[in-house]
Amino acid sequence: MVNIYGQSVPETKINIHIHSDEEFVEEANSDENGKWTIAFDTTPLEIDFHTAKALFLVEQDENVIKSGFSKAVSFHVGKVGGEAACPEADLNHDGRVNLTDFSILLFYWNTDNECADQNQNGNVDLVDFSIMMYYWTG
Ligand SMILES: [Ca+2]
Ligand SMILES: [Ca+2]
Repeated sequence: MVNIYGQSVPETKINIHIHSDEEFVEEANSDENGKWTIAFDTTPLEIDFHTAKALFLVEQDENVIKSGFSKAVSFHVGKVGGEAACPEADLNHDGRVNLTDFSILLFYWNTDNECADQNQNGNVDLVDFSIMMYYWTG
């Protein structure tokens, strides 16, 4: 299983399209802060980086307004229930996610460093970077 999550307008319905050899569509609802998350069964997917994009549906009276696909949705692919060594991309545990953490991530790029490997797939790469962007505080 992987967790995929992102941010959208608050309290709305999200359709998440996961691209692989075939397309999977999952539904989620965003909370009052606009955050949404789904747990997606990756059994049919190869172990790889898969793209996912989300669109949101706003129901207004009888009408359903669909957003276009977000081009830059923040999402995170990781193991459900995995114990992250450095949760939420704070690699030096100072309560902030900023350039210091980014430089640590770069230092461990393409390694299996447990701390920098945010989605715990055994490699530090672009996915981990996108997770860091998700938690970026500056
Ligand atoms: Ca930090
Ligand atoms: Ca990784």
